Amino acid sequence: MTLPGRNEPTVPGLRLSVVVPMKDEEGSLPVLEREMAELRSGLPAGDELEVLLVDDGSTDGTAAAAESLCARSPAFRLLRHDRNRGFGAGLRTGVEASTGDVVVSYDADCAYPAGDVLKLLAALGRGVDVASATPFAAADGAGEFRVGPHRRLLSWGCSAIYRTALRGRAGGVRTFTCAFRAYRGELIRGTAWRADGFLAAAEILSVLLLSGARVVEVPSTLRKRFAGRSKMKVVRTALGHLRQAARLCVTPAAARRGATAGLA
Ligand SMILES: Nc1nc2c(ncn2[C@@H]2O[C@H](COP(=O)(O)OP(=O)(O)OP(=O)(O)O)[C@@H](O)[C@H]2O)c(=O)[nH]1
Ligand SMILES: [Mg+2]
Repeated sequence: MTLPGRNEPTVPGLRLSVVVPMKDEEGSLPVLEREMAELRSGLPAGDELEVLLVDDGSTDGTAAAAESLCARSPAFRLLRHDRNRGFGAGLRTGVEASTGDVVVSYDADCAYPAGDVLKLLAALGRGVDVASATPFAAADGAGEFRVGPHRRLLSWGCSAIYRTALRGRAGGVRTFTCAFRAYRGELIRGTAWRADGFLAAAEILSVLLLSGARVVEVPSTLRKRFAGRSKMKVVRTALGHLRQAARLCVTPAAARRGATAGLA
């Protein structure tokens, strides 16, 4: 399928870029390879898939494992930072290198089923700018947290903070901390964000909502990691969200400038 204009029907030949920021994810790469193969098999035959792996100064065997994955499968490309710069910086590097009509951001630990990218694409096809995954249950029961209660609390708390900070511009969006999203390619390539770390996912969504982008949420399942260790520092990240939300609340016009080019 090709990504339609905001109000046009879907037609064949979509170019899809999946951007995967990674730090010390050697153990996750075999899972990622399987998940991407499953996604590929669910895409229509005329669609193209590129997977941009961004190794952000990993100190384990991530780079070598990613190199051999790229050698096996031409759909994968490896980009590297020679030192660790953070999740948001890794996402920026991947987005800048992407060529897709649609750009999906996807966690290397496969926190969400990659097959749900198809649901995100279907939601974009209905004429929106961003389809964002949420583990919060929808009316039909879809969407699930298969992680500890502290993660649910963090998601819920951040949602409340950002919804307040955006003062009515959040629409029905309930999840700001989940990075698993599909964006119109031109939109995300034209969007600037400040955060280099984990705050980037919430900042990007906030900036786009403040700028009038159309965002829909798509229920998905948040799973425990299959391998490796979490890199997120919960307290530091929660405090960072508070500061970021306060800034967005006080200076929304400055935040909106971040998406000017993308929505033009
Ligand atoms: N580029 C970059 N990516 C990172 C960094 N730290 C983590 N990541 C990636 O960001 C994604 C999310 O990180 P996680 O460690 O899974 O954080 P989390 O999802 O909050 O924690 P879990 O409960 O372990 O899933 C994964 O793909 C990581 O590899 C970093 O410093 N730089
Ligand atoms: Mg994770």
